[in-house]
Amino acid sequence: MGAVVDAAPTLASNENTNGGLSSGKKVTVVFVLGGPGSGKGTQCANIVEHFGYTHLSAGDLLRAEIKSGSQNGTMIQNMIQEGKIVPSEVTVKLLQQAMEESKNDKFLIDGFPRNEENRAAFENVTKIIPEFVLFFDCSEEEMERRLLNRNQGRVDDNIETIRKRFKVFIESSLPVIQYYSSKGKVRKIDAGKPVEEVFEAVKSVFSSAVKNAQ
Ligand code: UP5
Ligand code: MG
Repeated sequence: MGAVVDAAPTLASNENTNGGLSSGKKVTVVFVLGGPGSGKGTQCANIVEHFGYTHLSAGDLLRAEIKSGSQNGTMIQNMIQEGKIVPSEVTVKLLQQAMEESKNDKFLIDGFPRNEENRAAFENVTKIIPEFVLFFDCSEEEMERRLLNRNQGRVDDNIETIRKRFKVFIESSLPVIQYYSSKGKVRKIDAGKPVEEVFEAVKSVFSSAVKNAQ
């Protein structure tokens, strides 16, 4: 179907290219993008149940990295608290590792790539091109309401950081969505509706993706 590429390193020589999944397996990736609180995590859980993907939230991987006491932990914690984007090398490595460790070959990558640098680094290192990009479109007013009601103890769910996250989303992340839009890869979903209604729209995107792949 053209959307899946061989994730193995493409250079013929024996040199370590630092590219691709070392296992050499072919993988299918869908990027799940949208502003903070647009419902990426909520909908990914539904997609996993119905369509057999493995959910990789870049934010969750970074939060787990902080908890693990990694040497990057303090830096990551500070970036998240400020709503800033963690350097690509850290995030790409975590995503690559998670894909290698998984038995699955279909992944939802949630909340990544967040800027042009993320996008280019992931593509250069893994050689993976997304099958498509799911974009959850939601008003800031609704996202702010959701985040302030979430109560999961996230250090970035306070009004000050939420405003910074919105700004970074508009300035850095929307251009990535525009880039994929120019490639015809974006499937835009009205994410301001109730969870079940949003999932109906999501389901039709994945159902037609399955049909196209046959
Ligand atoms: N909810 C969900 N859907 C709803 C609906 N349709 N109607 C009503 N309520 C709905 O949902 C948020 C809340 O809304 C929940 O309470 C939910 O029940 C409710 P959720 O599904 O969690 O939304 P999501 O889009 O996943 O929101 P999240 O806050 O996780 O998005 P962010 O993109 O802000 O967070 P992420 O974890 O991806 O990143 C956090 C930070 O990590 C970033 O700001 C950045 O500092 C760092 N980061 C990087 O640096 N690089 C990366 O690649 C990734 C993250
Ligand atoms: Mg999330």
